Amino acid sequence: LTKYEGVFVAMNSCYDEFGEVNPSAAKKLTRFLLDKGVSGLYVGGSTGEGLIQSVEERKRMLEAVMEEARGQAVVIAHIGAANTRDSVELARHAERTGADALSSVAPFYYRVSDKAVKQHWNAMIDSTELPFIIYHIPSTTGFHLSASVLQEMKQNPKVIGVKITTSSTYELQQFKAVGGDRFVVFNGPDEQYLAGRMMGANAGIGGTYGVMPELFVALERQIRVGKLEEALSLQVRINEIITRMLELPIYGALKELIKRRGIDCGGVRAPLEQVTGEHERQLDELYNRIMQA
Ligand code: SI3
Repeated sequence: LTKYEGVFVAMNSCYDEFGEVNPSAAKKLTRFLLDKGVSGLYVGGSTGEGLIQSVEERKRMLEAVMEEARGQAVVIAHIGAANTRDSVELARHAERTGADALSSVAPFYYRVSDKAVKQHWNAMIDSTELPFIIYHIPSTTGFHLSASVLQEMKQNPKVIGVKITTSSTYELQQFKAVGGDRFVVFNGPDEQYLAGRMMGANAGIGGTYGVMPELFVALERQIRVGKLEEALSLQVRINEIITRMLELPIYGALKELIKRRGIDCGGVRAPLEQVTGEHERQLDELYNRIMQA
């Protein structure tokens, strides 16, 4: 499980001028991130807009990433969907493309029981030989993963980890205790990368890593060599950037910042909000901060 350590970028999807998936831009973005030394990529998650794409579009995006990343970085395919059937189809496809692992949010929109959530995840898990990472993001799914459900899921050796997107590092630490040493915990909120790692996370999956991969790779390096004061000062600088990003429509801002870094991945898909001309000055300032940090 040592391959699931460090910085995993929750990758943005790339679109062309007609809003269609743009494989060549996706490959370019993949190359950019790999060259910066990230450990892996998380494709089709929240930042990746997987939840507002068709099954075919999600497949095209993953295929493009795999063409560029195969054998060079760990790729986790997020296959969560509102219905189990689509997720199973995406799971089988991800296995065929050579992705390293699967991950999924709980089912959303309909409020279902713990039992139904476990059945949903187990259907994906049973459909391939790949390892599986639970994506816990209660703010968007409405499903609160309890330690006991995690414990039950973990009985299946294919369930190798959990990605936790809540601001509680206490919850993170408790999930780590449930999982034990041979279970991977991924920190979700980028603002607490250092805190999450200190409380037991082995790695982080985050969307803002994609526009400033160097900073997160440097942060991870400092943590590994025990330079915690330097790590804290870098996390604080990163957080000044993220705080400003959160004043804008975050996913739209990430796309614009990627453009400033040389890769045109188009805009975001509605209903996500694009940034507009009035945000230009803030984006320039953000870009300068990233390049100077
Ligand atoms: O799947 C994903 O895109 C993620 O990894 C989600 C990630 O935890 C992001 N959270 C959300 C809700 O998108 C963070 O990277 C987040 O954008 C960042 O911490 C800024 O708040």
